[in-house]
Amino acid sequence: MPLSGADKEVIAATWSKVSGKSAAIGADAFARLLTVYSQTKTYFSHFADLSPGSANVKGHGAKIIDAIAKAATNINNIEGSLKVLSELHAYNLRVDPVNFKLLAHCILVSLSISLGADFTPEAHLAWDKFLCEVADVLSEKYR
Ligand code: HNI
Repeated sequence: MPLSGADKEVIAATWSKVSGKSAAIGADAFARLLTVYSQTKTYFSHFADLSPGSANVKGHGAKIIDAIAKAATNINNIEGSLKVLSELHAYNLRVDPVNFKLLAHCILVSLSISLGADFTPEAHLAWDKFLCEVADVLSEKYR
């Protein structure tokens, strides 16, 4: 289902509350991905340390969340803002697209922890729809 105007507003409002903590949210989400879905570690075997809080996990988590922030602030052109990354993941990194949904779920968990009571059912819905769109855009080049 496409993002409604209300969804876009709630994403902008909630992101503005936690954008100052974005690097920590990215690192938390990425650490969750590697821990809960440990098969995803195979893609990062060239990283020296995949434990939560490591420099590698913090650094890569920050990159991931910066891309999410870019898509959230260009919410009417998610495809355009992720175009280069979509090609990178499909043609160079060859990440199985099932993994995008796993990371999306981990980002939802990290956001909910950061937002606390502001992670309302409406915010949950809007972020879930948005992150599904991000996952779809990243999967597009595989078709
Ligand atoms: Ni992903 C690199 C963003 C999902 C495996 N990834 C990046 C970079 C960004 C990024 C940004 C850095 C690009 C650069 O250096 O130019 N990745 C995202 C986003 C999502 C995502 C926004 C989904 C929401 N990536 C995933 C998933 C996997 C994944 C699910 C595998 C399980 N990504 C990689 C790998 C790299 C990568 C591997 C290269 C890492 C490196 O530095 O060598």
